[in-house]
Formats: sequence, structure tokens, C-alpha cells
Amino acid sequence: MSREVNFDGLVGPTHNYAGLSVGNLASGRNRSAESNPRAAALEGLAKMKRLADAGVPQAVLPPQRRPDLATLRRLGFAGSPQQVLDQAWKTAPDLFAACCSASAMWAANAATVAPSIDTLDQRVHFTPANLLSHFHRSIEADHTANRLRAIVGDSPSFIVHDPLPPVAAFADEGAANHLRLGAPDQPGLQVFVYGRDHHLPSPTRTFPARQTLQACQAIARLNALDSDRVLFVQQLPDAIDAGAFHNDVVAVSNHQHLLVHEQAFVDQPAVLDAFRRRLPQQPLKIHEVKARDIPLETAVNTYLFNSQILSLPDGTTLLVMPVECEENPAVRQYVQQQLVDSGFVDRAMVVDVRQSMRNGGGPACLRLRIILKDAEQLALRGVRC
Ligand code: SUG
Repeated sequence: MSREVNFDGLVGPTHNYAGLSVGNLASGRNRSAESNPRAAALEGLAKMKRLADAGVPQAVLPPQRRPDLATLRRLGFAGSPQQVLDQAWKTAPDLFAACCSASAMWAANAATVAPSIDTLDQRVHFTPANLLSHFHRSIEADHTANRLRAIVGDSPSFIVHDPLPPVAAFADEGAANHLRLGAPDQPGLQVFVYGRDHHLPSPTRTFPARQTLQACQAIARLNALDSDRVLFVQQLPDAIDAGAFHNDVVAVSNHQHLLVHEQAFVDQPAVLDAFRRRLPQQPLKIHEVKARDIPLETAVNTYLFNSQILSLPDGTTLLVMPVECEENPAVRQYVQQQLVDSGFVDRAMVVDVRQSMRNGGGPACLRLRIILKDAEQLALRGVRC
């Protein structure tokens, strides 16, 4: 049997709001706001506990070391740990903030994962994201590769690749720009969503697009995917300019379910049609939210599309949405009438992850989903669900 395990990131003690992410409206708005790392960690743990109690296999990725003294030393700060931090704080507060960021909590950006049912060599493949569009996130990549290698150990069932070369042509943000459609125990459709083609002028006007087509193509090759079941889709530039800096701010999938904003992809009707045609044996349940019902601005402010959609052991489907969705009357009503009463999902659960949300990370950002066969799950070191 195959099941999806959710690996959540754990918030570190230096969680803070430094306004580091261009194009992420929450990060900009909350710059210099007071953070509460303890509350942040407890919120993340409470979400994991509730999902584990609901029967969802749940795992935790260990936090990364922060402040990142090794990176500060690479940038020329020397002496004892205290001297390194003091110098950086006084002379380069931006570098200090970057090396204190607890951004590794957003595990959806850790890697792009291909389950063994989708790969040509029947191994589970991981490509850790280089996250090079922002310095404070790029320092996660090598640690992420090491953590994943420690978790998979020397089992031949897994392969952890190196992150893509750290140049703009291969800018990669991990699973936040990737969808897998299909049942966990059947070959699925792997959808890679890119913001820009590195060989063309930037398609956006206000904010930079983070993910490149070239990165997506490289990951599809590395992860040994069958090209018949891979699609490369461009994110709508207007969505990025409205603050959807990752595709998971406007679309979320689970098995055959897809919840997607009308303004998620370029040429969206053809894209949705291609999803259906490429997976003919598995009828898809696609719910497209119209902009007149929920404008992009509301989608970005409430993070409805950053909900988790989860299949529970009793066969029902759960939508795990951030409390900001419930606080918005239009979104609350939409969820109840159009998603629950209509039968798209069986029920909705509200989670409070405000500390993460204030930096632009909702429930789905906090987890890396990994579909594992029973034997693969047993082979993972330290993971017992
Ligand atoms: O990369 N925020 C993260 C949020 C990532 C959310 N992840 C997904 N959508 N999957 C980012 O923009 C803000 C840090 C600061 O400003 O202190 C930050 O890095």
C-alpha cells in the first residue's frame, strides 16, 4: 500500500519578521513586527498533532541551525560566535537577518519529490531546492540535502540529488511549484509550474518570478520521470504580480482533487483540459474558483489555496484551511457552500498558523508531502508513523 506522509518543518527559535522576501506581501507588510517563536513552534506542532489524530501520517523535519554562523564566517565575519554575531548585527544588519531567518520551516520549499510509482527506476527521488532567488533561503539548500540524506540513509529505495546549480537559469523553489495528480498507488501526472523562461524577457511587471522552466525541466530529468506523464505549465504573471509568489498560493491538489483559482495558469482552459486528457483512467475532480467569487487579492490575503487537502483513512477528504479563511465572510461562505456542501471535500478544519502566515506561509507551505510504499516508509530512518 502507498500513503502520503506529511513532513512538516519545525519553527526555529530565531523566527522573525525581517521583510526579506520580495513579492511576498505578508513578508513586506510585517517587516519589523514582533515575532513570537514559541507561539510559532506551538502552532506548527498543534497542526501536526491534529492531523496525526485525524489519521494522517505525520513526520517532522528537524530545524536548521540558526543563526547560521558558518555562512556569516564565509562572508568575512570572524572571531568567537558572539563576535561574529555582534559584527554582523552592527555592520550588516541585512546579512544578520538573513542568517537568523527560520525560513526552513516552509518545508514545501525544501525539495521536489517523485514517488517510486512515477519514476523509471522505481526509486523515490528528491531534488532539494536551491532557493536562490533570496539569499536568506539559499542558505537552506545544502542543509536540506544533508537532512534528507540522513533520513533516507543508505537504502537503495531512495536517491537524494544535489540541488540544481545555483545560477538564475535554474532558480528552483521546490514542491511549492509542483502538483501531482492521481491516486498514490497509480502512476500520476507530474505538473511543474514555472514563473519564467530564462531565455525570454520577464513576463511579470511588479514582482520577479522565482521558478524557471529550465529548473523544472532539469528536475523532471533528475527525478527520472516518464515524459508522457509530465507537464510544464506557466503560472499566470498577473498572479505573481498580485502576490502569489509560489503556485501553492493559487492551487492545491491531492490525489484526483484539484482546487485552483481561475487566474493560476497561462491559458488555463487548455491546461485543465490537458490534465484530464493526460490521466484518462483517473477522473479528476477539478474545482476552479472564479475571480468574481474570490479575487486574487483575497486569495493572497486568506491563503485559501494554501490549504491542505488530505485523504483520511475512512475514505473522506479533509480541507485544512488557515483561520484567515474563516475570518473572511466571503471565503468562509464559499468554503461551506461551494466546497463542503457541494461535496468537493467532506469537511473543513481550521488551523491557526498566524505566526507563519505573517511571513507568507500557510498550512500547505509548512509541509513536504512524500508518497511512500509501506516498505519504503519502514526503510526511512527515524520515521515511524
Ligand atoms: O519564501 N517567507 C517565505 C514564505 C514561503 C512560503 N512557502 C510556500 N508558499 N510554499 C518566502 O517568501 C519571509 C522571511 C522574512 O521576511 O523574514 C519568507 O522567507
